Amino acid sequence: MIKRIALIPPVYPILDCTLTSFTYMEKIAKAIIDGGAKIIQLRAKGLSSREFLESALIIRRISKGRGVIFIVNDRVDVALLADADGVHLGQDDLPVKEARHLLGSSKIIGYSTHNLREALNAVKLPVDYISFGPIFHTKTKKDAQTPKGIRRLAEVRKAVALPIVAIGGITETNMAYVFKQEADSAAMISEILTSPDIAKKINRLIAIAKELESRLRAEG
Ligand code: TZP
Ligand code: MG
Repeated sequence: MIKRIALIPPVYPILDCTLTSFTYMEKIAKAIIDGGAKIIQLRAKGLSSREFLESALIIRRISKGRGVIFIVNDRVDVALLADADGVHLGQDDLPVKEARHLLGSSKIIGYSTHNLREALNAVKLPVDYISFGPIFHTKTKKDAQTPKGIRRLAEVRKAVALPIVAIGGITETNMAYVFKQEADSAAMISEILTSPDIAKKINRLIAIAKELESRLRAEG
């Protein structure tokens, strides 16, 4: 179903507004993009609709023309108004079919899954990628399910051909485990947003992901 991109970039930063203030949002988004990120998601659980849209418009402006895919979490209306490249929907958000109807065929739809059943169901829906997690323990999502571990990620990988974005507790040091199970991408919030130098952190994460990719390819 991926139309606009061949692959989800391996490092998938999520700008979560609960870990930053509205004032710093633009600066952080710039650092993420300057660091070389090729995808960015705006996740704005605590913001008002107005602030959410304002933030989305800022990220759209700074990501435009830089080859960066911009994904809005939860809100199809905000994604459309900000001309984002797509949305990321959870199991309780607007149903994927209805979201696809509003977004048209050119936008990307990502869909959260937490078990094999949800992942298999996603295959029948008009989604472009799934996320799977939480893989490891996370403090960022308060209502996160218990960690699934990489064994379950492997199970989903075997069953589903859609691009898989692993999420939850992923760091520079444990990232290798999810790529080893052939996740296409690793989404990270706290690992990136709590870093003292966000651009440098992104740069390093991308370098590590590239190295892992070529090592895993060489190992066959
Ligand atoms: N969905 C599953 S875990 C999670 C989300 C949004 C939070 C991931 O945050 P972190 O800080 O990378 O563990
Ligand atoms: Mg959601």
